[in-house]
Amino acid sequence: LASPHSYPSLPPPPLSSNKKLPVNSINLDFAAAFTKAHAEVVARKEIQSLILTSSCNSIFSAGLDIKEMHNPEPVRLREFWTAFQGLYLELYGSRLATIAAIEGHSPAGGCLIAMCCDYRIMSNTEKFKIGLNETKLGIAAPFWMGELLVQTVGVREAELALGLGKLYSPSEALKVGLVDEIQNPEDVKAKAQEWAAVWAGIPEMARNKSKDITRRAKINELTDRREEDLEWFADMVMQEGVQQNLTAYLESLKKKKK
Ligand code: CO8
Repeated sequence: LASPHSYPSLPPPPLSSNKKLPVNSINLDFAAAFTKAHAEVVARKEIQSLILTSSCNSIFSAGLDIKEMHNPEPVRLREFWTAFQGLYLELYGSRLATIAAIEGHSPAGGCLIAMCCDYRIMSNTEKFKIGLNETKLGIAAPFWMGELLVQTVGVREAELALGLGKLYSPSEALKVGLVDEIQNPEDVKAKAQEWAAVWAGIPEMARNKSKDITRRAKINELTDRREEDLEWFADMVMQEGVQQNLTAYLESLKKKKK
């Protein structure tokens, strides 16, 4: 936001392919486009805060596109993970004050995007869910995603949530501090704008040095361990048992519809 009185709205990041993303899932193309769009906003020095929201009805983001991990082509799999690591590093360390306006479901990678933001407002519609549900898919979150949950809700709550793959309702998420406030669906965007103006009013240098206190070490750690994390991810995904679990999970999503 340039000032508390003007709220320019940016279009969604253009995707290079025509592949439809009906649930705002994060595929290679999306991760790259998101990071590029963020960098373009960061470069506009007059902008101090950014609201992340979704144009999908009832879904903030369905997390990583499971199809990127299902029977993957190894080179693309690595590109995909590198792009997702990049998205996290840019957003978590953004010079902008970032506000998540979570108007729908936000599992796994969607929850990561929300946790990267400085402030989270979720719709109070109880059927919407947010959390890191990776174990339910038979996979584990990478260390940096798990640690971000620890940073956000504390060690014991994160231990339970990661192990059980817990998805929280908005009121549960508020209780453990996974989101900062919940609002009626029609008020989420307006509240996000109010908070974006508040954050934009804090002097940038002071805001960013403060952000560094809790985030810089985490960002440096993944930067140093990026290759190791990539190998960890590729090894896990290529396991036969993991592929079977992903097949079953994708089928369960399809069956749910019938
Ligand atoms: N990836 C790919 N396709 C998806 C995804 C996804 N994440 N989510 C939904 N879809 C597909 C569905 O299969 C369905 O496809 P089709 O139309 O062909 O049948 C279509 O999108 C619409 O989905 P729904 O009908 O389920 O839509 P609803 O509005 O009813 O529900 C939900 C929306 C709640 C988001 C629901 O789709 C859902 O629960 N999706 C799965 C979300 C999920 O579990 N994501 C986790 C992804 S893993 C991740 O992000 C992190 C992994 C990091 C660690 C990796 C280490 C190995």
